[in-house]
Amino acid sequence: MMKMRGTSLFMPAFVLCFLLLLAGCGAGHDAAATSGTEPESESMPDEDDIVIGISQVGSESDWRTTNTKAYINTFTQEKGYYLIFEDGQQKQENQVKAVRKFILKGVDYIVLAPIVETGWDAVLKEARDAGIPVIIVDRNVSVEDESLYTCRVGSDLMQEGRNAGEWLADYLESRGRRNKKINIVTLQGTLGSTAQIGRTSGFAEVMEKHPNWNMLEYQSGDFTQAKAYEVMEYFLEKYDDIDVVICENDNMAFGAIEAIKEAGLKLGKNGDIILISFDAVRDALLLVQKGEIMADFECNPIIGPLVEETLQKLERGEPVEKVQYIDETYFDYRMDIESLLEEREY
Ligand code: GZL
Repeated sequence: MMKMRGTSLFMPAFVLCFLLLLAGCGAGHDAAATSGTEPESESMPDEDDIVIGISQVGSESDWRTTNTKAYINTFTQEKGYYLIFEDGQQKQENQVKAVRKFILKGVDYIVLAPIVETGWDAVLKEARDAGIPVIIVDRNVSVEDESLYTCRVGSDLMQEGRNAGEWLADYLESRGRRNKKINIVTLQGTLGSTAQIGRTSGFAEVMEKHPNWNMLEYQSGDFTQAKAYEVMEYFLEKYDDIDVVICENDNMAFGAIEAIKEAGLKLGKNGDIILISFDAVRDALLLVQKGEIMADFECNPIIGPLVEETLQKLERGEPVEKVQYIDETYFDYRMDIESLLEEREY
């Protein structure tokens, strides 16, 4: 049974019944993503289950789908977990509601993938007051008091941006364009998310070393293909001399590529536009193989195992690092993507 943290076993019966009723509303083990609108499993956690409430951003991208599967495949009933999974549908208010629901149910751990960095102080204080450890996953939170969460497990998103900038510098050098004027546009992710902030600022850091690089404009495609298509159409109507397109995730690259092709422009080494992306999901790597995406900077979504390792340390009362970054790499047009894809999980 989940620990009724901060509640006495001798609490008034009607309150305990209310909480037990709520507890029974948890989405069952191996829960599919719930948007809070689907009927929830009637199953109850077993006596010794570790009950985990996961508040996920949404299902906006291929990356997110793989990330969600990683949690569900890691925290299974067979391994002694009871997972309550809430899909935030890309709205912070839904995630805050989910955290409050987890608190009310007295879960053992809260795992939060915050859509944006700010706006979490109050609800994280409520979780701390309820004695529930919070593990931040994927993106980060920006809070006044870092003790409001136990630790974060995710990617070094600023380093991803730096890596993309350094890759572009090397590529331009190899093409004899080291000092040539280079016009760039960027399709940013969800504004205020760590992935957007990190990738934008990491790339900007490298731009400062190249005064011949000219960032024509930033616009957010919100990490979605549809929005990115519209933004890329806007860029192509406004600028007739774009050399480089930075897409802060692969789904936006898919939308941008569609618009670029419709405009009759060519992508790749001998084309009009160099396109760089982030995530390195399978469908994007196939475009790297085709040479349409020149380079793709991996953002590893399979962080479930590292989160579990961290949670088990907490269970044993062992110290954990405040931030743990997952290993990542990149792929570009020069590589044999086909053979790399054989052993890749996503
Ligand atoms: C990155 C993650 C981002 C991905 C996008 O850590 O938060 O969110 O890059 C996803 O694909 O939508």
